[in-house]
Amino acid sequence: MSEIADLKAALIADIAAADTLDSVEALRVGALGKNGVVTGLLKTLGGMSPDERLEKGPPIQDLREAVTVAIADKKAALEQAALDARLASERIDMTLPVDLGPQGSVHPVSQVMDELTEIFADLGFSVATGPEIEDDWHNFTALNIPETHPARAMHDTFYFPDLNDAGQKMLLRTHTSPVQIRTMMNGTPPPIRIIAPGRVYRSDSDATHTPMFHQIEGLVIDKGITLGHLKWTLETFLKAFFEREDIVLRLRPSYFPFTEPSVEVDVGYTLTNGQRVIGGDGDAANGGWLEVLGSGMVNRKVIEACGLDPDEWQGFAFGTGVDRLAMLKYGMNDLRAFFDGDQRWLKHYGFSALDVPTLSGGVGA
Ligand code: 2U9
Repeated sequence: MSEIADLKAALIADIAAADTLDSVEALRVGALGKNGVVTGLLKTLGGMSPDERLEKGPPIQDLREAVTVAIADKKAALEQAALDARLASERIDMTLPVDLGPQGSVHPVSQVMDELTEIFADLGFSVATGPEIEDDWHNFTALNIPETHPARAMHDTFYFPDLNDAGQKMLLRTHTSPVQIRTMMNGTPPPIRIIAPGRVYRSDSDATHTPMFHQIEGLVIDKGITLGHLKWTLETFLKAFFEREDIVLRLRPSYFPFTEPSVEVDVGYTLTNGQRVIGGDGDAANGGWLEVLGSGMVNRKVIEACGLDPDEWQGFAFGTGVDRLAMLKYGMNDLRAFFDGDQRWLKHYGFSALDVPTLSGGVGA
């Protein structure tokens, strides 16, 4: 008996002294493995008489149990110690400043497009889009600009060399108006309340003109629409866009082939420290007016060209340059910088995708 007690004491002491998982495993194999010392003792039980087995069996079984438990406990303790050491060495210091690397930014045009979309969405307008390569009919003829009309020359159009299959001239759209023409003709009956934002092209280049620029146009077609609806919509829009209640509008009679009557819209600004700040009465001593929009009641010829009855349906339309609105709101002075891709300019005038609520991207605040 004392032999088994000695063996137990020796094995338990060895296990207690083991300081690596490998050495614990070696002890396990040496004691409990196929040729282990404890396994050898267990095997002797088979050859014993029942009386002898009754006497020697329990201490041998107890030895096996004690060694198994000691090995399992030691393994668990060593594994826990290894985990603790790893957690201590791999702990992240959350207070360390993080190197964010190069940050992209939202281009002012995208930012303003999103702002406009959001404002008009609140007023019940949805966004319509269409092709940038257009045919002559959708870009001009349907808008009451026939072949001989002088307005065609004003648009400085980029034409493609070949005609389309229907024998029409193809061109880069000079305004987003063909999107509204296509919407009116798509078979869905009015009422229509859409905005058409997008790229347009004109052969022109100086500090205030680029061959490609961005427009947003709006169209409402319904019954009983009047200039009053147009004025309220534009006033509400401009107050929301410039984030000021003291926006004063000045409507001036104008001419566009697609609207009759046509109205150009100015907003008042106030000279503050030599800067033009949008807001206030443009006729005040320190004030002035800036043209921001063209608009009017949709010409009945245009409504007719789209297959609708102008005695049943009326509407208003407006158009403006998105780049110009961005310049006015965010104080930029050269339109060409918008399209230079200069990282320093983008860093200065760009917006964070995380700070800014956007409909087309970004997380939103
Ligand atoms: C349809 C009917 C009417 C859209 C309109 C203007 C007036 C306008 C200019 C502003 C500055 C273009 O970017 S700009 O050069 N636009 O003055 N646009 S009314 O009228 C439409 C459009 C579509 C079917």
